[in-house]
Amino acid sequence: MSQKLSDLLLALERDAVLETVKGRLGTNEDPLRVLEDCRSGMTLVGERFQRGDFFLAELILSAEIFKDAAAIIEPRLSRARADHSRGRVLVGTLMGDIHDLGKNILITLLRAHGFEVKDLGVDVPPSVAVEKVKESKAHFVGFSALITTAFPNMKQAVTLLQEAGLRGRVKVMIGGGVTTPEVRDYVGADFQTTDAMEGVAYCLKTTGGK
Ligand code: B12
Repeated sequence: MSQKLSDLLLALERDAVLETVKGRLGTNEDPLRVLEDCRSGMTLVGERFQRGDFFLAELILSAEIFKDAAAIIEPRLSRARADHSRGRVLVGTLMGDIHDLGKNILITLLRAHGFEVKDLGVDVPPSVAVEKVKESKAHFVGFSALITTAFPNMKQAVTLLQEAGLRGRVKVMIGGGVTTPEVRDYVGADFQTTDAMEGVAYCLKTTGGK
């Protein structure tokens, strides 16, 4: 039997990962399941890093492999787009955090479901994010976080939104591997998830779609 995708990623076997991804997509498997298996591999990589068995070099390499795999999967995630925008969404990773793989997946999925999305990038100061919300009249703003030190910056962004009188008109979502419902409450966000599709479902539900 062929090796599991998550284990191949953990073994940093780039060619085997990409072949397996292509092979599974070739059998018309749900691309979201293939993507989820790649993400599980990244979680395993993270655990090894935490135990001190992997170093930064392995983390970087795993991210490169994940990016290549995602580039193969992403076109399959796109459905026919709606002929009008379902709503405007800003998505970014706040100051102190440069992780962007999950953020980029969320953006792909939101666009595939007809949302107009602006990518704020990574390491974004909370004040800049709030300024962009003001300019764009966004309906949703999504903050992605993979390191816990980014939590106070998410909280600050929400405080700044309140101070600018914008909090009532924009829904705040947070996501990323280290977020939890407790972090949502600490930050003062409306919604939290560690699954990009749940984020899309939240936006669809809020805007009256399905
Ligand atoms: C890849 C990786 C890196 C890469 C990032 C490359 C890149 N371009 O993003 C590199 C090598 C650069 C890196 C650097 C570092 N990393 Co790192 N990294 C990881 C790793 C292995 C995988 C993260 C990942 O991309 N997962 C795959 C994606 C697809 O999953 P995801 O982000 O969860 O996204 C999904 C959902 O959560 C959701 N989603 C994501 N965001 C959002 C937002 C919204 C609004 C919504 C709705 C949904 C949503 O959508 C995605 C699909 O469903 C994790 C381990 C882990 N357990 O996650 C460590 C990890 C996050 N890193 C960690 C650390 C410590 C670091 C460094 C500090 C290491 C160092 N000593 O320098 C630096 C930090 C630099 C910085 N200032 O940000 C720690 C964080 C610990 C903590 N508790 O804070 C982790 C948890 C590893 C560990 N166990 O120790 N890292």
